[in-house]
Amino acid sequence: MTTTSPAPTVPGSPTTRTPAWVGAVDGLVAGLLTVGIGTLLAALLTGVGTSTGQPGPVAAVSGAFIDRTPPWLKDFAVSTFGTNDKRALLVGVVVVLALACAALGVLAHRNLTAALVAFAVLGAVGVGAVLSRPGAGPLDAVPTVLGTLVGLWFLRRSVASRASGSAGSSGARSGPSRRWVLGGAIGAAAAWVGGVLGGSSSAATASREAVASAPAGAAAVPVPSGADLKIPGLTPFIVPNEDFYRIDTAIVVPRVNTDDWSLKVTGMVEREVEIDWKTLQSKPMQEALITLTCVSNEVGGNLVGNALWTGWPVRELLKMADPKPGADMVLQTSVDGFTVSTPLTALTDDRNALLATRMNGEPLPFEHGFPVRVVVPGLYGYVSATKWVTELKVTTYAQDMGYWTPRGWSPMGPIKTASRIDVPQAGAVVKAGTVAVAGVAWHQHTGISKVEVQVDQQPWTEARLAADASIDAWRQWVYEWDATPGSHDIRVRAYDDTGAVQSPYEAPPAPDGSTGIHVVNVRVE
Ligand SMILES: Nc1nc2c(c(=O)[nH]1)N[C@H]1C(S)=C(S)[C@@H](COP(=O)(O)O)O[C@H]1N2
Ligand SMILES: [Mo]
Repeated sequence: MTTTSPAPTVPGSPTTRTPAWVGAVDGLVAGLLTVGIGTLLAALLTGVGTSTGQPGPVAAVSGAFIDRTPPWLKDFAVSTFGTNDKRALLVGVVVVLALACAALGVLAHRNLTAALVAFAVLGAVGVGAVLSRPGAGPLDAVPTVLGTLVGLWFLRRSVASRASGSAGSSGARSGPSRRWVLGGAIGAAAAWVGGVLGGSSSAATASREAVASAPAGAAAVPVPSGADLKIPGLTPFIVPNEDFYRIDTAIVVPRVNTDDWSLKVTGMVEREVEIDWKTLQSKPMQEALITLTCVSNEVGGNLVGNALWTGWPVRELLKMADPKPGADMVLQTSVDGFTVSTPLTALTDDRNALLATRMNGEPLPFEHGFPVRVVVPGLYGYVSATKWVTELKVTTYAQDMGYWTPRGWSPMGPIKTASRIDVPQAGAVVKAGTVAVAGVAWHQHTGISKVEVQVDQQPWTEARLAADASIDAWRQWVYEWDATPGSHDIRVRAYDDTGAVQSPYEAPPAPDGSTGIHVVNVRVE
């Protein structure tokens, strides 16, 4: 648009100047869209990538405000509003924000550029607040940035359509009300859904923090100091939670509150049993070193990790329910609907199949199944390690199937003996002389008896095994190699406790786990 319109549309209207209230509503709807979209995206982003589950812009501003509130004001707020002090603050933030947005809306119809700049500054304040929250990463800025862009776009469109509407079209009156209803409905719906999702996740966060400060209640298993060879580049014997591999079908990580969690045993049992979090906490907990492995792990891959798990043996719960004769499988179900088929015997025999609540001493991270997951030594994760577990149905393989079975994976998945070279890495260039070749080997629930290394076509030579911490955990190994200049292939193979060597035949992960020898090529100078 270039100049003012040729004639007023509304009889009696002296100019085409937008009434202030129209601008104010435009500003309010722009603000609602920004906050709504920011809040919804923040809730959806929880658990994606590096996001730690940050609140939406309004909650972030309120949180940042609380952190910066001088003590006298905090005391005043608490004494005036009592336990509603946070709600009062939230209402205060919303009111101030609404007034600012209304003013910017009025300004937009007078001086669009100034209003857009001011609106963007307001958005930047929100982004700053989000980024200042504990644990926030750069990704957490995205929801508020996108929300602000939508708000800016809405303001611009409002001004543009008002201008064209007043230039003679009869849509001048229906235009704003339509965009207000549409924009307002989208903004409000997004804010509402985002608030519900975000609210439930913050309850889960609070309940996880409560678990963190409670005692673990299990006798600590000693880890022999010699179990970790501490060689640079070698994966640590116990993998820290942050570095642990993660595999699941969950797009949004479930955030279950301990108060909402329960686990029932159903199906072919003498009596159905249901336990809640409190009951589980009252049970004698055990600690166990167990190495998880994903069936999708390729030879030399890193979808495998060892942790110290704390939990109550699954067999104790199954004993309470008393499985009926004829049952041979337990169909485990997660809160997100994912299912797992586990041989009944693996959950009733004397191995440490646990209803785990802790990983390396901490409450399970949300990504790894908080509040409760199953961990079973000796079986690939897809047939054992249900995260966010809510039901165990005692049944038969003839009658039921786990999630991955109809998708081309075997109904049963015992872990195959495997070994991996961590250092030197493939393609590394190393100096001639003594080189520590080191890695891990695993065959959960029988253990590893021997590891051998082969350089080029030379004979296989025994590597030195680290101290044995548990037959359910992987074992580190090292081979002091006298490296001579040139290009060399280094291979590794492991033996289980029966003396059987791992399969040298190359097989892909599907349908029941890869096999083959890990080879790395290095150059020695
Ligand atoms: N609810 C749920 N549990 C699950 C899965 C899943 O997709 N959903 N994946 C399984 C698979 S395939 C593996 S290998 C392990 C991985 O556990 P982690 O992510 O804690 O390493 O979780 C298992 N438990
Ligand atoms: Mo897996």
